Amino acid sequence: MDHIADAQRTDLMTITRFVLNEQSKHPESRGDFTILLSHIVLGCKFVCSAVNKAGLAKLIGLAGETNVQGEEQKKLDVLSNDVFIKALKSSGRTCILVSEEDEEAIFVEPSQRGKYCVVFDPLDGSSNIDCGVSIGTIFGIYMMKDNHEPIIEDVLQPGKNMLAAGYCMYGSSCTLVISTGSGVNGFTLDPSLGEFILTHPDIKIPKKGKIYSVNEGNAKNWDGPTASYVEKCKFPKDGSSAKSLRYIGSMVADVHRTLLYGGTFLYPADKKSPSGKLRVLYEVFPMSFLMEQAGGQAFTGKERALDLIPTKLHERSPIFLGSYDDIEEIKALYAAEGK
Ligand code: AFP
Repeated sequence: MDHIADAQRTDLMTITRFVLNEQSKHPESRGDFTILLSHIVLGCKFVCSAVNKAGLAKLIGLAGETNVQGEEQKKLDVLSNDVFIKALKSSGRTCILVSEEDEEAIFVEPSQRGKYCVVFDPLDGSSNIDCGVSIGTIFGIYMMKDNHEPIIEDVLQPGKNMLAAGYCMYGSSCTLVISTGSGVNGFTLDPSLGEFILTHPDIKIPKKGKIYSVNEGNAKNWDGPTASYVEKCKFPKDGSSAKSLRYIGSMVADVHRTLLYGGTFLYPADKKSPSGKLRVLYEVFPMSFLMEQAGGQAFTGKERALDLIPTKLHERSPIFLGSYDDIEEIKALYAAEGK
């Protein structure tokens, strides 16, 4: 990268400018989505700043509560959840919010209500906070089905009905990756400007990758196709090189790398967790949406991930996502097992 040239750039595509440009392609648009997004961006900036200061501000540590999955909540989880709920409500554009941290959906009071439903994990990968590893926020956006009183079914929709999805990664830099259904774009927060700048336009995942990403500690409980796939990655029989294993244990970071470098990310079912670990609404769907928009695929072991119809808010599903050709291989292994 030419840092001098970069420092002298004066024509920056900020996320606001980018979204307003997109909005202008839809003359019927009243700017509601742009306003919603600007509130999500604000939430991300706030959480980014809190994550950066966590060690100093002593925000790290247990808050003494457990979330709906029975996990111990960290202070940063609590803070991030509060920040996003307040930012989303105050946008005046949301009607139902589903957060990983709250057992029940939040129905926004009529005076602040809009037409969008937002599902989100305010701080995913929180077990990595204490050691400073990248963590992130994941979100997906649905539109209410009709003009009616909001009901839970408005968020229990298949992932293919999402209007937009994205994540913000709090790592060595703060990166926001988003798709509104026509490609994927990545923005990096310039701390001196306080603005997200378009740094990764039109992200396309390589058709085939050299990396696989999975928690191999669960291998003894895997099903046949998952075990065969990982075996093929390590000991390919077609003369190709073995793949490299990379696993951070923070979905945002693992998926971000997969999106940029190609390869696969798997969180399969196993004998102990027949539905896998990751949550459909705010982990599996948004990441599958981004993968497809970038030219990759996402598969549950049975079907296209975005076709799944969730029946409850915190439902889990196995997930295999990544480069198109690599996921084809996994699909073939599952198809062969089904015969
Ligand atoms: P935490 O929020 O408890 O750290 O879980 C993170 C996560 O939901 C997801 O971000 C990771 O991909 C996955 O779990 C890692 O799970 P394992 O620790 O079982 O590998």
